[in-house]
Amino acid sequence: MSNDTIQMTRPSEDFSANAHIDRTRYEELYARSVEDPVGFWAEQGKVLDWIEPYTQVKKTCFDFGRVDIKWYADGVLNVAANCIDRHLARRSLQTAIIFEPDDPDAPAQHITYKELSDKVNRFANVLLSQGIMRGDRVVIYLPMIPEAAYAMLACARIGAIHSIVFAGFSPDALANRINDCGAKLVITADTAPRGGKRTPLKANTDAALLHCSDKVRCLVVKHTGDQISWVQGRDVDVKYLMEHASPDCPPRPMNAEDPLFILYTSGSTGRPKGVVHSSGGYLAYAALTHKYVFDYHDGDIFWCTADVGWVTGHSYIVYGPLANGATTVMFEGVPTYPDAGRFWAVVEKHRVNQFYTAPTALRSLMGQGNDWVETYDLSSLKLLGTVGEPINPEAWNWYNEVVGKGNCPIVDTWWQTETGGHLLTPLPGAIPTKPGSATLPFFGVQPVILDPATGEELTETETEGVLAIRDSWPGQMRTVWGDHERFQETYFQQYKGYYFSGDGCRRDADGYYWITGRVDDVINVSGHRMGTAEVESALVAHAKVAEAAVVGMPHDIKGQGIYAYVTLMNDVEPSDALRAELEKWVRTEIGPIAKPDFIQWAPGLPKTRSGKIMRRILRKIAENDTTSLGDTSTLADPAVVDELIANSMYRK
Ligand code: 6R9
Repeated sequence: MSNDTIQMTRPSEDFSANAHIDRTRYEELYARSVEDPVGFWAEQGKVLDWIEPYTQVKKTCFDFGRVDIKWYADGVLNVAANCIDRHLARRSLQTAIIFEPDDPDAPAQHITYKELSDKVNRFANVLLSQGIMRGDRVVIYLPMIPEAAYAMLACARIGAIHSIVFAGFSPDALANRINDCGAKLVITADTAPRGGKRTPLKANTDAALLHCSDKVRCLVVKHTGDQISWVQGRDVDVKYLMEHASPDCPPRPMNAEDPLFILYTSGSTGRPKGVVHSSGGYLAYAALTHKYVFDYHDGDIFWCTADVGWVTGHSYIVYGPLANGATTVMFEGVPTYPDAGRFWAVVEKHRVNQFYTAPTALRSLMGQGNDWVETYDLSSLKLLGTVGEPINPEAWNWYNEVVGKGNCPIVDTWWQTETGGHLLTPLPGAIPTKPGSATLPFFGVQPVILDPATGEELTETETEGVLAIRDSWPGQMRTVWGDHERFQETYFQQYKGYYFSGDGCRRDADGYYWITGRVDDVINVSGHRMGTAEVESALVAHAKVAEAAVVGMPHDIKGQGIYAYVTLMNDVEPSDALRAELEKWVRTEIGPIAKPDFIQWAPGLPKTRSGKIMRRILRKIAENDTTSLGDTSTLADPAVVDELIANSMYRK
C-alpha cells in the first residue's frame, strides 16, 4: 500500500447504499462510457426533454486545423423549457430558488417553479419587446439576485445568447466584453449590496456604455431603489415592463449546437476569451454532473456559493440544478458578513443538504475559530464540495471534521470554464477520497498526463506532467467567440490530438489525480482566474509606468496573490503614494480582484538577449525561493537579478 492509500476516507455504507452510484456501478458505467461513448451518451442525453430527438450523438474532430466538436447535433430542444416547463406538472409548488439576501435581517424569498415560470416568461417577452432575437447577444451585469437567473433563462427561452460579466468587474472590462460579443443589450441593476457595501452597477454601466455603440440598450432592475441617473430612450425599467408583459412566451425550438452562452475567461495571452457553450451537450453534462457528483436526490436543498458571474454559478446554481428540478440557493452576500458565521447560519436556516464552495473561503473562515461553525445546527448537511483551486490538506481536514463532523463525503471537483462541468471528481458513494486530490475521472472523461517537453503520453500509473484530455465530452466548449483560430491554438496546438488544460498534474500509485496548479501565465487568486498579461497591460497603461511583469506569489488565504514588478518612466520617483495610486488604477481598469498584493519597484527586469522577460526568475523571487534560480546564463544583465532579490517583498 502506498502512503497515499493510508489517508483514504471511504464513504459510509449508509451513504453508498443510498447513493445513485456505488463503486461497482461507477466501474461498470465508466468502462462503458469510454469503450462505447456513442452508446453511453445516447443513453445519458435522455436526461433532457427533446422537441426533436437526436439521431447523431457525437461528431468530434480534435485534429489541429480542423477542430470541430458537436454533440446531439440534429437534436432540437429549449434549455428554459428543460429547466422550468417540464417540471410544472409535478413541481409547480416546489421551491426552485431560495434567495438569501445580503442583509441577514431581510426576508429570504422562496420562488416556486410556477413563479419562476411566470417571471421568466414575462422577462422573455420584455426581451422580445426590445427587439432581441434568436442569436442576439445580451450582456448580463447583475448581482446575485433572482433576476440574474430570470435573465439567463429568458435569453435561453427566446434563443438569445447571454454573456454574464461578474459584477465585480470595472466599466472598462464591461465595455470590452459588450464590444467583443457585439451585444445589443445590457441588463444591470441600480446598485448591488454585498457585505453591507454597495457597488454602483448602473453608474458603472453608464461609464461602460460611453465606449460602446449608441445602439446598445440598457435594462435596469431596480433592486435597492438607490438613486441612479437615467438616459431616456436607452434605459428601461425591467420590473415595470415585466408587470405589464404577458406571462406566456412559447419556448423557441433550438438546435443542440446553438450557443447558449458566452463567458469570458482569462488566458495566458491577450484579452479574455469568449468561451462559447452549446445548448444540448452543455445542459446534459451540467445536469448529469450535478446529479451524480453531488448525489442530488429529489427534495434536497442544494447550495453552491459561487457567483453567477463565473462558470460554477452557471452550471451549479442555475442550469444543472434547475434541469434536475432541484431547489437551489442563491446567496447575495459574502462569507464574513455580518460575521464569520454567515455560511453556517444560512445552512441552518434553509436546512441545506449539499454545500459547494471554494477553498479560499474555507481558509479564511478556518482562521476565525470553530465557534462560528459550532454555534449552528449543521445536521442537514449530507455532502460537501470544493472547486476553483487545489485544496490544502489542512483546509480539507477542517472542512471534513468541523463542518462535516466526519459524516459528509467531500467532492473536490476539478474543472474549468472551458469544460462546462466537472471532469475529475470523486463520485461520493463510490470513490474513497484523499485530502487534496480530485481523485478520478467522471464518466466519459479520459485524462492523460503528458511529458511537457515531448508531448508524449506518460503511461506509468505514478507519474507527473501536464494534464490533457483525450477525446471529447458533451459539456466541452465549442469555440472562442469570433475566433475559432484562437480556440484551436490555445487548446489543441501545443499537444496535438488532445485538449490541453493548462494545468500541471500528478498521478499517484492508486491512479488518483492531483492538480499541481497552472503551468501557463494564468494565476488563480481566490479561485478566480487572472491572466498576468491583463494585469501587466493595465499597469503599463498608466502614464508613469514604463514596463511591468506580473507573476503569482504564495498567499495563505487566496491561494495565490499578485506580485507585480514595475519599472517606472525615467523621471518618475518611486513612492508609497505612487504604489497606492497604481493599486487603485488596476482596480478601476479591471476590478478589485486584480489589485496587486505587492508592487516591487524594478529598475530593470531580467531579460534574455532577445528581450524576452525571464518569468521563471521573477516567479522564484516572488516565491522567496532564490536558492535555485536555474540557468541564468542567457540573461543580458545578470546584475538585475541580484538587485531584484535584494529588494523583494521578503527582504524589505
Ligand atoms: C470551475 C473553475 C479553472 C482553473 C483550473 C485549475 C483551477 C479548478 C480545481 C482547480 C485544483 C480543483 N481549479 N478546480 N485546481 N483543484 N478542484 O474554477 O473554472 O475559473 O475556469 O478555473 O481553476 O487551475 O485550470 P475556472
